[in-house]
Amino acid sequence: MTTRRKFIQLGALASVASVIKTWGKPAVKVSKPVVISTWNFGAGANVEAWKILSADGRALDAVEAGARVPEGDPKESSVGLGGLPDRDGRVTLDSCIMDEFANCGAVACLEHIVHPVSVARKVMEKTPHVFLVGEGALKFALDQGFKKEKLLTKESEKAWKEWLKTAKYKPVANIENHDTIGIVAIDTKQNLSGACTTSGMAYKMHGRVGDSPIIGAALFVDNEIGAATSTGVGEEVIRIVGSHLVVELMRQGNSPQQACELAVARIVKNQPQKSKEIQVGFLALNKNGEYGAYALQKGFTYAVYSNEIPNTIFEAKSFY
Ligand code: SD4
Repeated sequence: MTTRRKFIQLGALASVASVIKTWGKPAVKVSKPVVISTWNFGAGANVEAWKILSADGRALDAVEAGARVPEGDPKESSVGLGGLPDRDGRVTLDSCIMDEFANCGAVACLEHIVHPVSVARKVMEKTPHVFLVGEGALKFALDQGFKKEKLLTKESEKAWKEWLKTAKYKPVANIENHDTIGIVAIDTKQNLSGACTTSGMAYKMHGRVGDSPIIGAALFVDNEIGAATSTGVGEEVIRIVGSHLVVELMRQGNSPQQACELAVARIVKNQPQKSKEIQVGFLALNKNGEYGAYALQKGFTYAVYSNEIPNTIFEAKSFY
């Protein structure tokens, strides 16, 4: 029998797509509201999100509240406070948020602000723009009353100094870069929203921006169809505009699970060799409350909270 990998090596994309479709398990469906977040710490985020969703609150408020949890936790080394710095020792944050009306806001390369997701929301609500970066994003945040803080903790500084000894940039899947939170939710009014926030790949070049603040890459919401988010090596997600791809695949009739699998297969097709060494994971939720998750490598976990599923962490199936 032809293996999945061989299939990709043959480069028979059309056939690959149809083969992969059959891997998709029947969609997992839960009643609304539901919130789904990346990685184990998604469970902590879900607790805050659920407080809002279970009180008939808005999905947008829920995803923002959820994303703020790891942002404010100094022990989480790839989000907000305590995030691992770039190679110059600077903690630069990327974040975005999107609501049920296709309103969206984003910040990238933002320094000194613990909650970039809330700055992204202000960009969405208080400016005519979608995306502010660097100095401009910081100035806007300060104008909006956010406090300037030191984000580099002693632990992250120590890790960076250790890294400087070899200064090799070779991200290890699921190890030092696995803390980006992507969170998507649907509320009792049947509205979807999502957010994504990160300090990005540890020891990246200063000024590097990953997928996390890019609408369409690490986050996309279409209130008619569903929402998707991503984690992992952002460059690979940007190349396929991953979350938008996942939502469009759902629009074409794929379940959230199938859509995540097809997006991952696209990465494998583009970068067959590199895809073996890196991690990328997608989460998707559709308008019916069906969700799915899939990753390149084993080890991608996500947390689901609904009336039937009491905030449980699952491991996604993976390509390799
Ligand atoms: C980035 N996607 O900056 C982020 C990193 C990440 O799990 O998600 N790690 O490329």
